Amino acid sequence: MVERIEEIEAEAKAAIDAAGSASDLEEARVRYLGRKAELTGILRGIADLPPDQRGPVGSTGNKVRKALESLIESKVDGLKNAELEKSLAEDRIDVTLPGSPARAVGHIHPITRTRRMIEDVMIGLGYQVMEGPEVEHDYYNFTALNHPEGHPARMLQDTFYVEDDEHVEEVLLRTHTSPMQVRAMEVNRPPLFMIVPGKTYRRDSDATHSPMFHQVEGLAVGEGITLADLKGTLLAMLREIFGPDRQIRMRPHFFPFTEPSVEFDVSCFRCGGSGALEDGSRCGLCKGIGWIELGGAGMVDPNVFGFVAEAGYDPDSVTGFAFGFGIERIAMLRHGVGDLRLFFDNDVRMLEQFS
Ligand code: FA5
Repeated sequence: MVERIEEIEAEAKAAIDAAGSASDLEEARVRYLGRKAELTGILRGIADLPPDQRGPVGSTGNKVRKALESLIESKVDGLKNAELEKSLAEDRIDVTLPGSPARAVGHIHPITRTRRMIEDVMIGLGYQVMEGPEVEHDYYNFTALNHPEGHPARMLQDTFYVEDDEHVEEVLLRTHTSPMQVRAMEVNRPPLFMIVPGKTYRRDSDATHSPMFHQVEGLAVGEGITLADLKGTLLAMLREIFGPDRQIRMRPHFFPFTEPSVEFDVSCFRCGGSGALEDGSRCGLCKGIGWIELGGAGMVDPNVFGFVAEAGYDPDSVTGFAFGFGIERIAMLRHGVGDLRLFFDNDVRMLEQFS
């Protein structure tokens, strides 16, 4: 019987050694140590053996069972580690590989591209580019731009206010880039030539208006600056953007912070300003008018200089002009996009057309 136990031990060790996976090992465990295993049966039947065999069979059988159990235990750990390493190696993800299918590298958003083009043109004309806060104080957005409390012009712009219990209607999302006129003059003595591109916010939403949009502000202040300089500057800028044959016109308008105020239009680059296409049909871009409206402008109101008098802006010695227009409008016109909201839907099929 003891010899048989030793044979079982040899067989079991060979099977354990040969087990290549956790399930092979479990099979060997059941076969040699399970309830129906031969060794288990021998140990269970010790009481039925002749008394002189009970001692040797019992001690050899228990010794072999313990040896096999510990062999299996150590083999289990080894197999688990090997299996883990194998699956880690097989499932490794190379995060540096391109996606499937590989996509082209991204490109600059058409609004950013248009903004940079405007900046380049204005830097070429000697202007510096400044940035200002999008969350703005009521003082800069309205008061210092000559909109006193209760001024009806405050109602013209539907404003997003940022409120808490203490600061009702004091802090807002800027409705235009014009607040930077005052901020820039506060910290720069004249002469000053600057543009401010940036995000602006109004409660607006349709095909040509969105709640978040971009404007470019322009400000030129110095001695002897006139409305003719404004017109020449706008003409130079718009010819760079829309082509050398463009004309501009200014129409009387009202803004509280410029006097006189104008709106400016550029001659239509599709029909050349005639309002009609070559086949005689009405030009759809300018709707047959020959002119495309772009933005607002005017001579800086002396009252605005009054808010920055300490920085050297004396309306008796300096004059200036300011202008502001929407970047989306320029991008829509240049790229023939009919709905401004398409720029912000972030559908790459639309955006990658402008790479
Ligand atoms: C202004 O915002 C003035 N600050 C412009 C100005 C600057 C006048 C300096 C005088 C001196 P207005 O509200 O007209 O003006 O807006 C200017 C341009 O911003 C518009 O012509 C339009 O192109 C664009 N715009 C206005 N609201 C939206 C909107 N919700 N979505 C997209 N573009 C808009």
